[in-house]
Amino acid sequence: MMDFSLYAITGENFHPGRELVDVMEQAIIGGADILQFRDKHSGKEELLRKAKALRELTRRYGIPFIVNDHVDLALEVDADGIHLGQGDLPLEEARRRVGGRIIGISTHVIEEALLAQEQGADYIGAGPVYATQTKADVVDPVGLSYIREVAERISIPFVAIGGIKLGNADEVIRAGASRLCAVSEIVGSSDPAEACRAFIRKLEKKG
Ligand code: 3NM
Repeated sequence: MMDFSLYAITGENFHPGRELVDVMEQAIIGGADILQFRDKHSGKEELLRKAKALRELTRRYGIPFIVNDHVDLALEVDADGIHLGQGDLPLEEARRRVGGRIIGISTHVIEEALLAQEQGADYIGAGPVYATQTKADVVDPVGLSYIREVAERISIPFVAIGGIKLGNADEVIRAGASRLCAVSEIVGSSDPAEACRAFIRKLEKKG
């Protein structure tokens, strides 16, 4: 079974002047143990070039590589899995296309979480816990109560996401999250490796 503690997602807007692969390598060195390529802006060729580079990086470090949204791209670069939002491809169709690869689903209410679990998702995202500028058109923050609810009712792995910072991670962990995901707090840090180490320390002491 797949498992992980600290989920890093790309966010190139947060590190102008620094190379995507270098920033993500720092995150992995600091302890991120799964990586998602999320890119809503690049054209096809750019997406392919970046996905290939990140596939190579994650293979070198032996961690799962997940592609957001683009199933074809995920298959083309032999990613370990895909991550889908609620508006994306239905899970059952995604499963037909990716076979045994990992499928993650973003969820914002417990009904979505239960459905994703029932339909065979490998993990779910639970969020946004707090307000975030990183994802456009995201629903209102779901708060710690959603994390408590998911921890109680969902048995597949879930990762808390959305506005998670070193300053609020402890309360998210105490609400029941044993896996955290952060975009801006990791890739926007001047020292992504240290940001990840700090998240890992919090996860290890369980908030
Ligand atoms: N998904 P940051 S929130 C990619 O709630 C994403 O499904 C979310 O970025 C969800 O850590 C989010 O910078 C953005 O707030 C998270």
